[in-house]
Amino acid sequence: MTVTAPGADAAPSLRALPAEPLVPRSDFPVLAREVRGKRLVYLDNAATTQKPFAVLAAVADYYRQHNANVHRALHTLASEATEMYEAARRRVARFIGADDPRGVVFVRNTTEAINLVAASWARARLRAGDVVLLTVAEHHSNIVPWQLAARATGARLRYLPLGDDGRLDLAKLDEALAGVRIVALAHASNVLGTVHPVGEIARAAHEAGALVLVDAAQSAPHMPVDVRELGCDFLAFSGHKMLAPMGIGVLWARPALLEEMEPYMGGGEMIDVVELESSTWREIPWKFEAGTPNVAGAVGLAAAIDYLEAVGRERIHAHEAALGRYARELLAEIPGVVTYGPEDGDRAGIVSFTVAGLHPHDVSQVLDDEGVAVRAGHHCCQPLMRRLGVEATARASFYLYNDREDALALARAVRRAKEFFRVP
Ligand code: C6P
Repeated sequence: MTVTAPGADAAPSLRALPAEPLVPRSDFPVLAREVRGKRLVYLDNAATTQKPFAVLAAVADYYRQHNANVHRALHTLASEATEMYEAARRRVARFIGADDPRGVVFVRNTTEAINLVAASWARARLRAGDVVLLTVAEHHSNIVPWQLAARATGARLRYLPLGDDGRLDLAKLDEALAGVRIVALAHASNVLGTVHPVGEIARAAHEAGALVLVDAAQSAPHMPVDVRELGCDFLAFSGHKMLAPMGIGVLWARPALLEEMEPYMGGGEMIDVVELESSTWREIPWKFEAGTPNVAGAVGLAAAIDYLEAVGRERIHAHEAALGRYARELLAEIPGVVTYGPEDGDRAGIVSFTVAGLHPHDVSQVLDDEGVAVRAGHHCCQPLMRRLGVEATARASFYLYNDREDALALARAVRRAKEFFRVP
């Protein structure tokens, strides 16, 4: 799995290297602050992203001018709030190439979206002996909900293996699909940065009679994602990883599937008629949105989508991939540093690494002293850590407001960590 041996062949390439961020740092108020007296180098974008003024203003405008509960009252503010919420739904649908906004269910985050499918679709359909196909590289959010569904139904989990190159080993995909009812996998790995060939897997899965759920938490914010091209049945992603506020996320599903599924939660907003003993549901997608929704979050998500689309997701992907490659090259020059994930091919701007003789938490602590924010730990991917043979990694993840100086600051800070702990 190791991609770059310490000190190997590492002359930093300046090929297509972004010296400037794709957007002004000044669009993001938090990037103006200092951390421990240093310029903030924010490289924890796979965990969550910073918010531009445009998103903050959209949320503030909603609360200042329009705040009301949606779908309930007939007064002016309520109809404005409802229209803003539903406009956000249409905006999300366009963003992922979905022609019918009824397929867009607002949830809190990717985790809730996957749980909704594992509860509402899977528990009612899986039978003893059925198989759910996952990959060993999944985030816990795309493992644990399926474990719960399997426990409730007697279904089994099967895992696609990962090759030593950090890519899924699809040699035995047809065999692995035997008895499978649903395949659930990430589009891009939050640890390795690998972009998996989801379209190819979806085609094979459909031929084998299985449905496909794509966890787009690390792809929708960074690269073009089109549900028609992917050919998936369900797609999940989080607003906070794409410049929008926390607490808003999306489950997209083929509307016909949503029609067939029972609600995930019961309560206000999702009902048509309530009797003492039973109730009927509203039409989709509202059947899945019980209780007061996060209207401000949806409005902020629409503003974030506008911002990202004005830049262009192809450009964002190319920018991050180039920065990630440069960072890997710089890190490879440092003795004892090992980076993980594919060396080439389609890849997100995520760079996981270890430093021989140092725990990743210690590395991240010294990096923070230098103003460089990275994540360290298992990244909610314990099975993947076992596959890689490590307990934890440090991880730098780039976004559109990062630039070459950020990659250089990362490498300088890693050298500093080695000096601090006197590691040769
Ligand atoms: N990964 C990371 O630092 P939520 O928490 O529901 O917004 O996203 C969950 C999730 C699901 N799938 C993938 C591929 C993810 O990367 C994440 C979130 C963060 O890597 C937080 S653990």
